[in-house]
Amino acid sequence: MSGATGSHGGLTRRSFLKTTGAVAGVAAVSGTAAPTLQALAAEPVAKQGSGDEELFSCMCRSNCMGSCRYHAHVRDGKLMKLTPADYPVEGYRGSCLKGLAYVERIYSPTRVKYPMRRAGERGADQWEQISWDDAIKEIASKLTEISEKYGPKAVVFDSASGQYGFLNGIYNPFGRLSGVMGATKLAVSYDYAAGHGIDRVLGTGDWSYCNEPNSVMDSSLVVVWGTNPVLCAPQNWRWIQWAREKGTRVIDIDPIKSATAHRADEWIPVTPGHDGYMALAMCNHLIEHDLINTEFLMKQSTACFLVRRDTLRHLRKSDYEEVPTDPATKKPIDDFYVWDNARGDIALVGEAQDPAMEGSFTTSDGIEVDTAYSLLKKQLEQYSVSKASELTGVPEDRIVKLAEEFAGERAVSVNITYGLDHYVNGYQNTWAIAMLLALTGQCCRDGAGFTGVFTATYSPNTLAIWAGTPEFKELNSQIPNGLAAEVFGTQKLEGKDYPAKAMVSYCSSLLSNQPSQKEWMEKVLPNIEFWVVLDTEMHDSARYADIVLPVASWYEKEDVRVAYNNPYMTINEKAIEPLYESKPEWEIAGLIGRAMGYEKSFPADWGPDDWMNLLFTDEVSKKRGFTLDRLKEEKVIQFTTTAEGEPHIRGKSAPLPTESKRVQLYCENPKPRLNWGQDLSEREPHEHIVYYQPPEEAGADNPLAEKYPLVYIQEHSRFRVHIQWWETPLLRELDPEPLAKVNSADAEARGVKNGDIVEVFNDRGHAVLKCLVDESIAPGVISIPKGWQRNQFIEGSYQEMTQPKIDPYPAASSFYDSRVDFRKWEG
Ligand SMILES: Nc1nc2c(c(=O)[nH]1)N[C@H]1C(S)=C(S)[C@@H](COP(=O)(O)OP(=O)(O)OC[C@H]3O[C@@H](n4cnc5c(=O)[nH]c(N)nc54)[C@H](O)[C@@H]3O)O[C@H]1N2
Ligand SMILES: Nc1nc2c(c(=O)[nH]1)N[C@H]1C(S)=C(S)[C@@H](COP(=O)(O)OP(=O)(O)OC[C@H]3O[C@@H](n4cnc5c(=O)[nH]c(N)nc54)[C@H](O)[C@@H]3O)O[C@H]1N2
Ligand code: SF4
Ligand SMILES: [Mo]
Repeated sequence: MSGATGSHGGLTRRSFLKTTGAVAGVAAVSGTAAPTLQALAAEPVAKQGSGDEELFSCMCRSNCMGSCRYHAHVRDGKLMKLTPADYPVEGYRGSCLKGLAYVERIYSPTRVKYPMRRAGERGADQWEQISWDDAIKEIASKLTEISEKYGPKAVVFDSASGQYGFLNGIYNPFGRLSGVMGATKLAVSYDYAAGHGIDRVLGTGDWSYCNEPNSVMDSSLVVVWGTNPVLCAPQNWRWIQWAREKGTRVIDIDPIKSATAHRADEWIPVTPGHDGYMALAMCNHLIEHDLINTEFLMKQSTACFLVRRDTLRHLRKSDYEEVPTDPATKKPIDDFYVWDNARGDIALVGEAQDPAMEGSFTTSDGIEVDTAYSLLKKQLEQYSVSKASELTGVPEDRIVKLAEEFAGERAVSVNITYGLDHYVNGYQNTWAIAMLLALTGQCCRDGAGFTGVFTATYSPNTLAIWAGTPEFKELNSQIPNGLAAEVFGTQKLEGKDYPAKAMVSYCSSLLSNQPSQKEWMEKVLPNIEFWVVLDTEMHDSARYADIVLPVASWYEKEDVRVAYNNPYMTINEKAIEPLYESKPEWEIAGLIGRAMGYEKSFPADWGPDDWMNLLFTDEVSKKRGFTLDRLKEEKVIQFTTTAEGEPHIRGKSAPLPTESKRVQLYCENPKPRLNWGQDLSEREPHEHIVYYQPPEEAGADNPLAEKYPLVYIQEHSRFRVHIQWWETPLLRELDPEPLAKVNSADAEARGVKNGDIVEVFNDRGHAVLKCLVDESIAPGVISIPKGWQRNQFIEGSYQEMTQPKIDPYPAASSFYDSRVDFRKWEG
């Protein structure tokens, strides 16, 4: 370990050149032998050593929870290798075998090399090579024809999380094509429950709830809750490891003794699906035993705010008088009332001398109110430690101790990614944990709060790419891709006709990554008249497409990325020319756009810089001096506003985005993430105060447990990011085939031995694959690490059995909320 000594929270700054170009210039003038880093910094790209190798500043762009920066070593136009490149704070440098092995994906013989048209039956994997001209003509005429026949929304653009570049990744100019057509742009439904639940408390939206990873250096306890950072966020895990070496304790809560559980100080095994209940029981225990952080609650939460029984809204200044509007946000500048015991009457929160945290009152004008805390306390009374123990299998005394650790520790970070999210009750799980942090004051200060998915505090101007054209019509982006199967399958949305007929997919493989794959095969595919897939690889979706277009790989096209889990924006230089006939997305979108008649929106003379410049045209970028030129010169720019190395802490580095800037115990205005016309009128009144909802299928007490006794988890694998790297030889050597991992008790009960071929099944489908008997898996749980393609199974696929239901509030996919059984495969 080397990265954790020095200034803030044990960080050092190595000799990364902050304004690298400038320093390299100095080196050149003084004539000193430039050390490697200085050499890297020269413009446009320096030669290294005596060889003729050029180095380019690039990065891994998968949806791994890391953002590793790489140097691409290029000789004679060939990418020789990738080596990890520095960030200004050394601890953020990172790499993994997948990142390094990307070279094999570029030069893979199985790479999509030229445009292809389906030649046989859909899915028969018979293709004919066609020219780009023919491909573009065919796509343009088909999309136009379908749009004219069924209306523009019948054309569906699908991008998910395959690549986070702003020019060629998920935010690329296909969004503009969708906008000028008035087509449908699917919204992603992966990983949206966690943030939705936490938003109810911290107001931090879908993504912005985590502190920077280095904040754990200030934590006394890290609770890793339903996530496996050792495999899934290794660069994040290292901070936890470094903190641990300094004395921070690490507890891991997981049904599987995961790679992370093996490295924690303590592993608390749980029965899947009920963590939310346990967190609420912990909250109740702390209230009952007077262990909550009253000072925090009074000063930094809405505990003492009053909730009107008539409107279910807070009693606020604007209930009595007109309030001014903030010219910047166009929102009212309001204020909130509390009950002032000193006056025996209401008072504005800043003016009360002795605000009441608890109680029910009637104002002098007859409005009945309760404090937010009183409502919460009453709600929590129903959640008991004994029931929590029954549901989760965690002993009662351990639950109590955990609750008291939250109350007593100096600073607790809950490391949370998406294990708890992947259930229909995912947002209730994380809402409950956020409430636990609120009641114990474990947030909005150093070392306290959530970590796991630290996302940008700054976003480039994607809207300028998508909507910044006079031809823009509308962006229909309210249908989650988790509903795509239903919409395509039934041609209806919420009972109304929705003729979805064509799809254009990039950075996404819905057929691989969406649940209930058989439904896709049987009900969706027959209704897709025309499917265009842009990828480097022939995955499950590409195999069922009508046209497959070859795209340039990450190192064959330029891009801008704003990282997560570190505080930097980076330039991604084009290291080599696109191989074969592949092209970058900005160019392909332009070709199709112009062929459809949108010349104004896709000017023929625009190059990548014209598109990337749009990203910096918003006021924030201007104010902060972020430009493409600057990024090209410096390669890496810190987007957070804290001092270098100082962690960004939600609610401390910037105020919480809630209306009151306080932590919310009561959610005044619960809104669904997306609006596609779903009816929430019955749900809405219950969404103000945190509550427990059992999982759809996984629950220990679910009747389906009799027929399908095992909860089915699909761990994210060390060897792939979703499907990416699924056929990369270096990784297949280590992980050659899909495995169903089960406990010996479950294997023995079915007469199955390690290495046997088994069939894993439920009513939705099956998978036939090798069984790995593994004591790390709890009895009653089965895991098939995710990301394999259909042709890698003996029969079926791991994705046939997964849960298709999504809750209409977060609209988040719920893969793990599934039950299955397995038996020895007799062929
Ligand atoms: N190598 C690699 N890295 C990745 C990815 C990848 O595929 N491969 N995917 C990336 C993406 S997009 C994501 S979303 C993240 C996912 O990152 P993680 O959320 O860390 O990934 P999972 O494998 O889903 O890990 C979740 C853990 O939660 C546990 N779990 C499941 N159900 C429950 C439950 O009910 N309670 C509790 N307490 N624990 C439970 C599982 O057993 C598992 O160990 O990883 C990212 N990083
Ligand atoms: N059963 C089950 N299914 C799951 C999950 C689970 O836990 N269990 N997890 C879900 C989660 S959390 C997520 S985030 C999703 C991820 O699902 P997706 O967002 O679909 O993610 P990937 O498989 O990483 O990438 C999809 C495709 O993008 C392509 N791609 C990469 N770079 C580029 C590029 O520059 N241009 C183009 N055109 N394509 C590119 C890759 O080659 C890959 O084929 O999977 C979900 N699916
Ligand atoms: S997959 Fe993740 S850990 Fe590996 S190189 Fe890419 S960003 Fe880094
Ligand atoms: Mo994800």
